[in-house]
Amino acid sequence: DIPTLQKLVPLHGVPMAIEIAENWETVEQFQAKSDDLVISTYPKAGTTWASEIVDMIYAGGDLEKCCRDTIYNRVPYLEARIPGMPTGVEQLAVAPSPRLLKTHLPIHMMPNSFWEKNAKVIYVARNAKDVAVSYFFFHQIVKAMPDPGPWGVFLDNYMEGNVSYGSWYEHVKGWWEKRNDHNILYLFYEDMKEDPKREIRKMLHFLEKDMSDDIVEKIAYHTSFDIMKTNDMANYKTIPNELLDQSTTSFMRKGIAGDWKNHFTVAQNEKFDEEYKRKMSDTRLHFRSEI
Ligand code: PPS
Repeated sequence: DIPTLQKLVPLHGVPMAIEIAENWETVEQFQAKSDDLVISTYPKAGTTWASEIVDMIYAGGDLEKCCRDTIYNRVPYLEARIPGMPTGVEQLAVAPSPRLLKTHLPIHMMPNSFWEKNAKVIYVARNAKDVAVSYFFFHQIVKAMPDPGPWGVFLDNYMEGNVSYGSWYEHVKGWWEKRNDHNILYLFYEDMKEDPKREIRKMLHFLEKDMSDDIVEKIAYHTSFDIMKTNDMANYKTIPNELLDQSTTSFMRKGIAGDWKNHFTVAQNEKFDEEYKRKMSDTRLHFRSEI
């Protein structure tokens, strides 16, 4: 038996933080607009990175404009419910259009209005092992999340989908299978690492925008890990320590592909690969760095 990590309650079959579940009705009834742009990911897959890129695109590459506020205010988190702060839905109600927003919801939990309005969604997927590592460290710094326990315990919970937002497998496959039914651009963190400018161009094409190479270059530079890490409007340093304790590890932690190799034991890796093969056998979705 795997010890349970935190107070998660099942919502549409997915373990969710109780705060989000309690506020679910307002999320479900959210009124999307046709010019909303959603950044969707399983947690720790590159949300903040993609959010900064799209905000820079919307600002025409003007860094000053992007420093007007923190990333979590510029790109509100749809289902967020953090004590003492406006909810994501409340933030979005007063946000000027065209709105940018982020979500970690599995596709079957997305409010219907997004599909009715044919809103655009950029989905970012990141390989399962790096997400597991990043999520483990994130549990250590978010005060509202209980101690994840030792790495091995957390990894078992993650593999079982017994973590907030549930199974990574269901998430990436769910969005993948529906990507052609809606206005969805499906991207990969590893591709963004390999060639950020190429992936920014994909976003521009999807958004029906054109930009000079100079501006694309500028956006790639300002959204690189090293630069974002030092940008207080992008690195979550403005969140009080009581909520996000970055004294041991930062939100902007490593920002690389393949860090899992520093954390998985050989036995953990073998078990993971076996499980992975089984769980991904029913999809054509492939990750370049898998196994
Ligand atoms: S959250 O809390 O779910 O919204 O987190 P999310 O932003 O999705 O993921 C955080 C991880 O993304 C890394 N990150 C980046 N990688 C590369 N380039 C840039 N610019 C960048 N910005 C954030 C961040 O460091 C987390 O990954 P790890 O592996 O923990 O470093």
